[in-house]
Amino acid sequence: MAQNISVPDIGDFKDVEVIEVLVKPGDRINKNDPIVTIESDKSSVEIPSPAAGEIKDLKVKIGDKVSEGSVLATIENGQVASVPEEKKIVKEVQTQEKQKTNGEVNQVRQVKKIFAEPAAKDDIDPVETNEWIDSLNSVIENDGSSRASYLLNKVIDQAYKSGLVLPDTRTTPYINTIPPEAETKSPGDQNIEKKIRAYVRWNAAAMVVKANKKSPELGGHIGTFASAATLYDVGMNHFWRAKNNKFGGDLIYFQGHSAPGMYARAFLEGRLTAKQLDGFRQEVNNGGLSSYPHPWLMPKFWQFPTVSMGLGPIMAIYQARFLKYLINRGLIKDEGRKIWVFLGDGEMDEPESLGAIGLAAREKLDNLIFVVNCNLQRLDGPVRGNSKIIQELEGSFRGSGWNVIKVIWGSYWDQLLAKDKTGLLIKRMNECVDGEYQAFKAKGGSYVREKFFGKYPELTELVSSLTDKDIWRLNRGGHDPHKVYAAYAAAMQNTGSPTVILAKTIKGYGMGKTGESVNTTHQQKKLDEEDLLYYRDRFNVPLTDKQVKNIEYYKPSENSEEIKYLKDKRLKLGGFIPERSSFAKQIKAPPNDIFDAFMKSTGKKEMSTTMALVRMMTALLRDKNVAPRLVPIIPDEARTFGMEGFFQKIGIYAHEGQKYEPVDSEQLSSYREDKSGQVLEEGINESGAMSSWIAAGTAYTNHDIEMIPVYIFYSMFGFQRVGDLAWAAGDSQARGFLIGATAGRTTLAGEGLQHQDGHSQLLASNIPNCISYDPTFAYEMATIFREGLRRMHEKKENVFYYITAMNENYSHPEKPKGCDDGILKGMYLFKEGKNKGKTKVQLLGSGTILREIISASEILSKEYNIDADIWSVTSFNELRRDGMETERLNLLNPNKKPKKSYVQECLSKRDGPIIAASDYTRAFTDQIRPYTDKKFYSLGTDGYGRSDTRKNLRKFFEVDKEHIVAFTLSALAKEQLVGSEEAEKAIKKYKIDKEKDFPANL
Ligand SMILES: Cc1ncc(C[n+]2csc(CCOP(=O)(O)OP(=O)(O)O)c2C)c(N)n1
Ligand SMILES: [Mg+2]
Repeated sequence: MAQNISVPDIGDFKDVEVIEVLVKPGDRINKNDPIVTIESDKSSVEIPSPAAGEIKDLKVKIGDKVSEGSVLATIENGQVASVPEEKKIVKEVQTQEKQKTNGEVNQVRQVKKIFAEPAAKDDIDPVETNEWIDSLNSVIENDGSSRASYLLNKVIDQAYKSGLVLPDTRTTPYINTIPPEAETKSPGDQNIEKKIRAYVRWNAAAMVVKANKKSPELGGHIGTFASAATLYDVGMNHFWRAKNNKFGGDLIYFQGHSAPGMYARAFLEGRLTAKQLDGFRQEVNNGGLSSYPHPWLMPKFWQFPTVSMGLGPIMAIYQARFLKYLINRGLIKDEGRKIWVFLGDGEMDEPESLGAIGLAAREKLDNLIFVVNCNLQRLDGPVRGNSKIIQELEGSFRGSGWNVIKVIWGSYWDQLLAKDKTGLLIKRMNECVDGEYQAFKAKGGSYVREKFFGKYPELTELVSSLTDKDIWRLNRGGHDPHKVYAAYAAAMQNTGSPTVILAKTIKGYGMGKTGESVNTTHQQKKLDEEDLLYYRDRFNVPLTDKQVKNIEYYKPSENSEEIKYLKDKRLKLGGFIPERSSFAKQIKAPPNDIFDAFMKSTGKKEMSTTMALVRMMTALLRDKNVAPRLVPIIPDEARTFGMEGFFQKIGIYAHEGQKYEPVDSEQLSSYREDKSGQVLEEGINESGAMSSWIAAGTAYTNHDIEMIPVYIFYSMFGFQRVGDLAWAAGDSQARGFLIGATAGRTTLAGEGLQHQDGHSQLLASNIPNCISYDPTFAYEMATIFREGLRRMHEKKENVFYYITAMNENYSHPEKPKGCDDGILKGMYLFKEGKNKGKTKVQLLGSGTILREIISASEILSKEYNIDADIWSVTSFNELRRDGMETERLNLLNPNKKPKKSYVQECLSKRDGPIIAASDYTRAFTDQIRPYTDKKFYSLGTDGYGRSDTRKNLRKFFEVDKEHIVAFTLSALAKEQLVGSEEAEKAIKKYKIDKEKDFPANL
């Protein structure tokens, strides 16, 4: 029996136009297949079929207006879907909750509540205290630690219920999280590993010192890696699995300044030659090594640019989340891959470093391991001289829900801690601040005896049998391979939360008096002969004095046990790290007909380029190749950009699915979260959204799957806000689309100064591999987007696209014939002025201001007999790029016939001066000024934006049609092509205030 398919609840919208009919009578369709697309003045959305069956009659055609309840089609053999699944789930959840509360009685004994009274510090009844501790110990012994934790939790809960103020539980005592008896032992050969570590240390330092001997300009760092060598070595020998044809590979974000250590190891592995090490920081002539991890410059080696501090942690968090996204969407296998992130303790002060740790815990990113190298120092001095960075970070990470593993003390401390029956040693450890700990490692054993242990007679006694040398040897956890191994093993086991390892180390470890744990360590890049000899001796590097003086690298023979061991370890872990490669398959560009609809005139129908783009994406979701790979990314602006239709269609990614019935569940665009959802709805978080975009845009190398991220944002909160991440994206060779929506200083109208973007295009132009466009019409947008898909995802070019999109609704013309090439190159003749006038002018415009130009040209023709050629400039940025290249080529070939830049090709045979206008600052249009001999006038929106109507704003910034007419006449008068009185008259006619100050001063 036939049944109706009608328009469901579409919120407040009425009389919405049908813009696409996607089925015809006789079509067999599945449940949720789209029937029609409807479009309001803000957004378009597909209406899905509530049932499977055969379409019998169509009741609507394109252009019809529909509202809730309007019948769209009839369907035969349709089985209308029963109660939506979410509803069922919610019901179940409700009953479960009921059961839980049933029968629960308030067991809190009524006690007198005394609020806000901190725990007493003094022990008024030590016997009772010991009874409690003994009870705890006996539970641990008899029933295990899990039971003991359970009991403590119960006791704590009870304490809170009774109104007690408990001591701060964000931090634990200043000792290792893993007690010695719980440590997983390393299976490695410690002697060989120690030797390997020594050679890596030596070669890293030698490489930096050598480069600086060549030229002190080159710079470099020794102290950072010196402090982190063990942290890396343990990972390389035992934990980090490389990518190969059987496994996707762990991803390691190396701390930028520790790059010398990675080169030094690669040298021992035979991946880099001594000549390459000699080229450290000399990249201009081929073969040199990058100062820091830069995939752009070493594309087969480095994977992640991390040296701009703070970017590594946020990018890695979103990388871990994106890895889960790919798994949950069924695009890659879950192989238990991990993401390791190495960070400086000073770096943790960057807001980006801690800014996303809440998300990591919320999303249960147990594939993520941070290792913070807490050498207690940054560049100028201590990170937290007056307190303890490890404790502070522990509090922040624990508070956010991370698994925190502190690796503070090395094995030599174990015995002392075991002997410390009074707890005084821990008390002393807790009370010292980092400024003191730094000095302890700079000033030697007797100083530590006096200042650290000397505070309490019991502690002085505790170390009375140790020599000063022994005391000096009491190592820090981050330099003890056993402790580091145990921490890494525990991190690998952890499930349900991300892990942070806080490892205490010494900046400039082993560098001696000139560079160990002193405030200037970070800047130390030269070591004199004495220092080098000390360093060799300190780590037993088998080099003669002469070799040391020559700063030779040390590499044992290929047959040595060290090299065999090191290579064997890597072989077992699947290959070398770091290594960058890609085996991703291209995505076949969609057929042209997907874009056909956008090449036609919209007639009277008005829409914005943002709407056109969203419709394009909707259409692309019907292409079987592209659809699964699209990653729409939105920072809480889906409704602003008319993208709410995506919620139902492809779902919002949520690792836990949707545990609630959305408040708008009856509506078509209801907020639908799904474990396999496709949209990354990032909330108000541009840095996070950008990090997601980078993760998706580099999936072709990190996960061997080509993805198409499309991140849509307020253009003002794009490059200006996350410029450094955009730069890192370029370095990473990310591929994908950045869409700067609500663009243009006068186009966003009411939103005012902090919203109105008049310069993002210029910011984009500074990134060498960013291709940027400011299109006006839907067909331009479609041509550009299609080419972007082809270049990036089919041809795998390492570029990314920035396209500005507007929120101004207007009708769009049909694509003029033969303009595809021009659209992509940056300009084409939109309309030739061949009416009647003898006087000619070239009008260039982009974005919405092109429409003011078109209107101005009509006035010029009608009222002043002036013929204007109208050029749509889709990309001033691309034109400049071509202009620069051409000019350079001509300068290099003075004896050859000069080549024409594309701008010259377009304009040299055209008459009249050039007036170029955009909704951006004049610097944007001025970019092409050098590439034409003609008189060139720029109009633009220099100055702060402000709230008003578009009309008033364009008048204020002098980019409306009236100003364009008046300024054109004035420019022509200067060329004596019209009389100056004509221009004066126009200025008067349009009430242009000559006394008004330049808008940029207002
Ligand atoms: C965004 C940013 N600001 C400043 C710097 C310059 N800088 C390089 S290293 C460094 C100190 C690093 O200290 P820390 O994070 O503790 O690392 P460590 O070398 O001690 O391991 C600074 C300020 C940078 N690389 N990036
Ligand atoms: Mg540091």
